[in-house]
Amino acid sequence: MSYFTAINRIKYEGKSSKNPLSFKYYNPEEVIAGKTMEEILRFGVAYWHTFTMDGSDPFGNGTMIRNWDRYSGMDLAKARVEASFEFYEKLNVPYFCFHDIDIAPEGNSLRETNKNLDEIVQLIKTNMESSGMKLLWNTANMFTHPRFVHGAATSVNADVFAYSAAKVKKGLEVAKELGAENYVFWGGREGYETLLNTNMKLELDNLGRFFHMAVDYAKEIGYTGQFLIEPKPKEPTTHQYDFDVATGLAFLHTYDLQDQFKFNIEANHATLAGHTFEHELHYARVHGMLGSVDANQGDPLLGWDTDEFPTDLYTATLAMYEILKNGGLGSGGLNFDAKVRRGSFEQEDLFHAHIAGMDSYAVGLKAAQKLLNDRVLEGFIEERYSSFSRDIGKEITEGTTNFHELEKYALDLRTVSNQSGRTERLKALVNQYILTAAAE
Ligand code: XUL
Ligand code: CO
Repeated sequence: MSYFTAINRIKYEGKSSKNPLSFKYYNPEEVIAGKTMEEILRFGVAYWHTFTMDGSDPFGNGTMIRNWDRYSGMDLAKARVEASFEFYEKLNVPYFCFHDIDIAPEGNSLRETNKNLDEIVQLIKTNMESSGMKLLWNTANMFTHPRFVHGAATSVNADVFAYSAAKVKKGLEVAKELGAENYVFWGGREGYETLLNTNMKLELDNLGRFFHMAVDYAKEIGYTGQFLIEPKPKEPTTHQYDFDVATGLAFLHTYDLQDQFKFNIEANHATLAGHTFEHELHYARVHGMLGSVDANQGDPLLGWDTDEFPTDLYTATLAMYEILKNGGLGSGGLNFDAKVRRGSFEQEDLFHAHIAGMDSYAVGLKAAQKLLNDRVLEGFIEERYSSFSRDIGKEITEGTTNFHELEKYALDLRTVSNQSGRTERLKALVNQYILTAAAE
């Protein structure tokens, strides 16, 4: 049975194509600095936004028209699996991601839920084998059900901690079974509403204990995928403990988990934290902690996580710049944690949205590679800091000086001359590279 009968496989047709259902810039086979676009970009589809969400918001009901919605229960779960693999094949993406409850309905007990999960996981496995699709990451949803009202691993209730542990245990077994390249922890409700009723120290200690148990269990079963923490500053709680990369990194060091985890960085979460996306990627990269990316974008006019498909070429370019500087994403990828707008309710919109995101990142990749090839920013930055590679600057960076010597040097210094940072010139150059890459 086909769920997208009107759609053929999306092909690269180039930038002058008028066919909306074609790639204008994403050419999976095009080689950029020795690797194909497909190998560098490692695109993934988010199961939840694409196959389970109905478009409802706090003000209105669902709007999405999905032809698998004629089913319910386990039949719906199976129909979604079939629809999803047809979608991946037609869109020509290599990866997908899911939460446990995206793929299988919850039963009356965790035992029943796990039974449903097992059945769907086997169906997914069969489809993965026949299609060659790969699982970028899976995760446990520990925020939707009312039991998680006060959090999961940071809940006030030890029963909820235990329940959460059991869910992640199962999640790791599923990750092993399906060969997930990463396992993600997004602390959906790991944070607090108000300090008036919160024991922050106990909650953070418990979160540290929880992650250690997850690491131990992965070792026990031989699951070797990369563990990722996905920072987010707020929403749904007022303060989320994994606020941003810097906060997450401090947490990992405090609890001696820094060698077991990297970060899954989401664009819209970065902007909610008051950072640019490239800031978060950069911060993770320079600390050797850049694992994977949730590629989306927020709306600067709205203060919440709108999870839009990424179409901003400027941000895509600077993001790809960080990713290329990182030597790629390793086992990570670009997962479209993004949903079509409520008004884009036809199934066809799912293709338009992903095509828009994939083409934007393809342009970003090309522009970023050219910026790197020409050492545009690198050259400028190297020159800007050149005082640290000679004389007193070299002694500072090599750690061979001290306050006494520096004072002696400074006391005799007659003039200190600085040079322009050239912000506007550099921004114009980035524009020029984007426009050139898109025009090629
Ligand atoms: C929520 C979010 C999640 C995670 C996975 O803002 O980004 O979908 O990516 O739980
Ligand atoms: Co996300």
